[in-house]
Amino acid sequence: MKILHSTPAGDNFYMPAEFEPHSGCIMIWPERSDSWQFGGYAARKAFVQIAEAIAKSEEVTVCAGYSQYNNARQALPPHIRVIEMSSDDAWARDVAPTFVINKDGELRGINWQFNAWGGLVDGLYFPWDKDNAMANKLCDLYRADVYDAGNFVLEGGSVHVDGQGTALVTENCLLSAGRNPSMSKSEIEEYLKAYLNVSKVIWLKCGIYNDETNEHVDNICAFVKPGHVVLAWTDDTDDPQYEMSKSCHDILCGSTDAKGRKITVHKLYQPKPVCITEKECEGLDNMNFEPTRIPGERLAASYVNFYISNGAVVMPGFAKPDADDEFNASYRNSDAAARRTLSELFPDREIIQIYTRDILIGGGNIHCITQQIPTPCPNKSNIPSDTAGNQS
Ligand code: KQY
Repeated sequence: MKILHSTPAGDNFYMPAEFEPHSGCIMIWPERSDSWQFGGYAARKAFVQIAEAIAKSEEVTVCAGYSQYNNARQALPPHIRVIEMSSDDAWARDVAPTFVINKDGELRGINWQFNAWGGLVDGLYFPWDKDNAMANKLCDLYRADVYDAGNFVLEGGSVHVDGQGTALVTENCLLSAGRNPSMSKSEIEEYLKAYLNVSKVIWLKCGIYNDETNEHVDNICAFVKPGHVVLAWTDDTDDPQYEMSKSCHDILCGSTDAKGRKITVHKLYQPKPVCITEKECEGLDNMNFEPTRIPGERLAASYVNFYISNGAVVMPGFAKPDADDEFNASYRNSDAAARRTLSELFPDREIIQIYTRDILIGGGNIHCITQQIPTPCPNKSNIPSDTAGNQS
């Protein structure tokens, strides 16, 4: 594996959209006891279901730490590869490489700087050095040369692309004080253009209410095909999410993508607020003598946090399976409505909904715990080069 100091755009590599073909998916086994209830015991059931759902149509590799390796190996079916790799937590979207491809069928990775979503300013844990080392290790595993993005701090969950020259981001995240405080918005945009090889960045202001990542875009808005996005939505004007989603809606409806198409926005209705209970908080260890969650705290639930595999859309559900009570009834309805919306938008893919409350308690959802490895398709080019190829 070579470490590269050029840029993907300069070398005619680009990040394809998630809905394009994958050769695999990376996940990380959860075990951190201040992130996950009962040291990960509760979340692992959902992680296994997600890995199995993705593995129906692409290879899945799960990285597990030394002490959980045997447990992960036993809990996951044999066709899912488990490798031992150290990490600080289990957010593959943010710590695994962002992969880029070119039209000669080559795959490379990008190693962004990772600082646990805000470093010493408002990061979520310290230290984060094991997480930060993962992108290079994974590129080595996949025999992909890796772009060193230097000191530029970015997480995979903070960008979405259409593979045709457009990126979506939020200002609250990318301009946060804990990431690249010495850079201006336009300098940050130049980095995105150079590394993702896009020519147009659509800046939403914000994301999902109370999202501790400073509002990653992948929890509020995602491309479903070129020119089309889903946006987390509520009609409840008393919900703080309303103004946040409305602001994104206004920006998107007034935007065109890199190819000049108007963006079509599909509303994906939110579940009713999901709040952590006292009992759930009891399952979490403290961090530095402080609780990581407070009973009643609203979690950043969103149906947009799905993963597009080769054959499926693997999406979150918030109704407890087999629970017949009133509490779950509303979630059952919103789960079904979200499933319907996504099945209309992805007619050729199976929609697999998985109960992910135990992952949400950790602070994210299915998209946050997965990272796709795109299949380079020789001779097929969406490279916006042709518009943005020379930024190095
Ligand atoms: O991408 C994400 N949503 C990661 C969330 C990290 C939360 C740490 N408790």
